[in-house]
Parts: sequence; structure tokens; C-alpha cells
Amino acid sequence: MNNLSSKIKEICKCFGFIKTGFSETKVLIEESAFLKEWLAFKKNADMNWINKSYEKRINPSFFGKEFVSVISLAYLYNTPYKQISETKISRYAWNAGDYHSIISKKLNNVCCEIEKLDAEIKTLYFIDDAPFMDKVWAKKSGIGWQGKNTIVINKKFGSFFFIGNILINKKLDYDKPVENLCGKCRKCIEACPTGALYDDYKLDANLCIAYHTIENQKIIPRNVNLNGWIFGCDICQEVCPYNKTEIFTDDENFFPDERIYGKSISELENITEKKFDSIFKNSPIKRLGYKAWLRNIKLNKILKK
Ligand code: B12
Ligand code: SF4
Ligand code: SF4
Repeated sequence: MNNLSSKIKEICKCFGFIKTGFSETKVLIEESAFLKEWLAFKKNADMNWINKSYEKRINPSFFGKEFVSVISLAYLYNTPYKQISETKISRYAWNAGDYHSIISKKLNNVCCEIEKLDAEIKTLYFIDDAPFMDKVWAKKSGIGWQGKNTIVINKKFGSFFFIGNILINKKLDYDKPVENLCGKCRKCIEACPTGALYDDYKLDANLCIAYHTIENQKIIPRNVNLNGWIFGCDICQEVCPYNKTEIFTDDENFFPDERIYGKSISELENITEKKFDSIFKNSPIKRLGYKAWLRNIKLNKILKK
């Protein structure tokens, strides 16, 4: 491995990233066809922002032609805690902190350290906040394979990790994609309660609990039973054999906050708007808003009856 590549991997590890991999920036050919098909069949539901940024998503040179490489990074948020309430919140949101700002800060630090290595180096980082196919690049750089639940999985760490990406204007020693280890398993598809995973590697957001409880600000259709989920949904990851791993994050930012974790439906319903604003002021749940939060709780109450 060349000196720059190995130094970058060391820096990423120092900031707590469990995996780092490199790939060459290229226009996405095969993936663009899949994305086009997904959009044509309206599997993106009301996420029209994906449509609008299609050209950018498939071509990273939109961010600058000088960026010849992608550095993909994985940040583990899995903890030893289990869902203990009938009212379920995705494990990535069990803490009142914002994963976005926590990981952005780390990526910013990584970029500063990398740029110190050579005055010519230029970087640009993303974490779930840019028209960039995070999973595709993570897959290309060997972070993991894309499972039938459409999520990137690592054989050792499972899939409860976020993906960050950094563009850099230097050639690196590129990693190879890893083998897809789903094999004949279809546990995620069989467990998805709404049929959102309508085929191997295909997700229909119109039917996905995570979409409706996180993104949808309108009425949730009657055919989507939230199955107790108030924010997000982890079912297709919980059943995955690769998530039986005992390797957990030591970052306390992702450990459950007692104001959120394990609460009953009525305890969550009784959170006033003022309290909601203060508990969730830095959380991804804040972006959902109080009205949609109450909608999710109330719908679960009705469906439980
Ligand atoms: C839109 C979006 C969503 C949407 C749509 C999900 C989806 N699968 O696309 C909704 C709101 C439903 C969602 C939910 C969740 N999300 Co989300 N989401 C995104 C976002 C912003 C874009 C994803 C995207 O491009 N979708 C477009 C479709 C076309 O992509 P795709 O489903 O992966 O499609 C590919 C496959 O179908 C494949 N394919 C098609 N046919 C075939 C055939 C074969 C044989 C093969 C091998 C492949 C293949 O090709 C397609 C193109 O690459 C990314 C961040 C980013 N900027 O990339 C985060 C991201 C994917 N989300 C993430 C997370 C954590 C979640 C949730 C777990 C949150 C939660 N707990 O509720 C759930 C998981 C639900 C699920 N099963 O995917 C993480 C995933 C991390 C990881 N380890 O992979 C990401 C990467 C954010 C991040 N940077 O960490 N999300
Ligand atoms: S997040 Fe839930 S609803 Fe969406 S595909 Fe996975 S199991 Fe199905
Ligand atoms: S549950 Fe099975 S099919 Fe689904 S992602 Fe995990 S290994 Fe692949």
C-alpha cells in the first residue's frame, strides 16, 4: 500500500471508524440503471429530491473533476441493548444526540488531518446529506456487500453502521469489493411485515415503515401497519444473521438515553411539544416534527386495538 493510502487508513481508525476503503471515482453505469428503474416505478414515494438530483447521484465529477478517489468509512452505532418496549424507535435514534453532527465533526477532523499530509490535498466529505450514493461507494471500496434488504453489511460488524464518504484529489491504492454473502438466505424479505422488500435487493419506499415514520409528513396509508414503530424500522436488520455479532460501539453518543429508550406508548404520547423540542433538539427525531411524531404514536395505538 502506498504511504498516503496507509496514512489515511490510520487517521480514519484514530477517529473511531471501524472500516475504511478506497475506490476510483467513476460514473455509475450499472447502478444508474437500477436507480432509474426505481424512480420510474415511483419506488421513491414522495422523496422527489432523489429524482431532482439523479444526474449528480450517478456522476461524482459534479463535485469537482479533481476528485479522483472516494474514501468510504463506516461508523458503528450498534450497542448491546435490545428493543424492550412494544413502542419501537430505531436503535440509531435511541440517543438524543444527532448522528449527523457527531459523524460530520469526525469526518471534518479526518479531512483536516489528511490535508495536513500534503499542501496539495483537497477533500470534501458527506454523510447522508448530499446527492451521493453512499452505499454504492461503500460497496465498491470493500466496506461490505449490499444485502437483500438493500443495506451494506460487513461480515464482522454486521450492518448497524453509518456510511460516510470523502472525495479526494489524489490517486490511492484502491480496495476490491467483497463477496456478497447473502447466499440463499431471504430472512429480511420474509420478515418485512409490509412487503416493502418486494424482491431481492429491491425496496418500495411506499410500503416501508422507515419511510413513513421518518420521511412522510402526510397521511400514512391504511395498508402500512407500523407494527409498533414510532420512528424508523430495524426489522430487516434485526433478523439478519450477520447482526448476531457481539461487536459494539464504545461511543456513548449512541447509547440509549433514558428519556427515549424503552418507554411505553402512553409515556411517549404524554411528551408535550415543549418537552419534545427540548429532548429531541439535537436528535434526528426533531426533523420529523411534533405533529408527525404524535401521528405515528396515535396510529400505532389504533392499530394495536
Ligand atoms: C433514501 C434513503 C432511504 C429511504 C429508501 C431506502 C433505500 N433502500 O434506498 C428510506 C427512507 C426508506 C430509508 C430507510 C432507511 N435508511 Co436510509 N438512506 C437513504 C439515502 C438518503 C439514499 C439511498 C438511495 O440512494 N436509495 C436509492 C435506491 C435505488 O437505492 P437502493 O435501494 O440501495 O438500490 C440499489 C439496490 O436495489 C441495487 N440493486 C438493484 N437490483 C439489484 C440486483 C442485484 C443482484 C444486486 C446485487 C443489487 C441490486 O441497485 C440499486 C442502486 O444501487 C441514503 C444516504 C445516501 N445519500 O446514500 C440513506 C441510507 C441508505 N440509509 C441508511 C439507514 C441507516 C436507513 C435505515 C436503517 C434507518 C432506520 N433504522 O429506519 C432504514 C433502512 C431501510 C432499508 N431496508 O433500506 C444508511 C444505511 C447504512 C448501511 N449500513 O447501509 C444510509 C446509507 C445513510 C448513511 N449514510 O449511513 N433510507
Ligand atoms: S425498514 Fe422495515 S418496513 Fe422497511 S424494508 Fe425493512 S423491515 Fe420492511
Ligand atoms: S437477512 Fe439474509 S438475505 Fe437479508 S441481508 Fe441478511 S444475509 Fe442477506
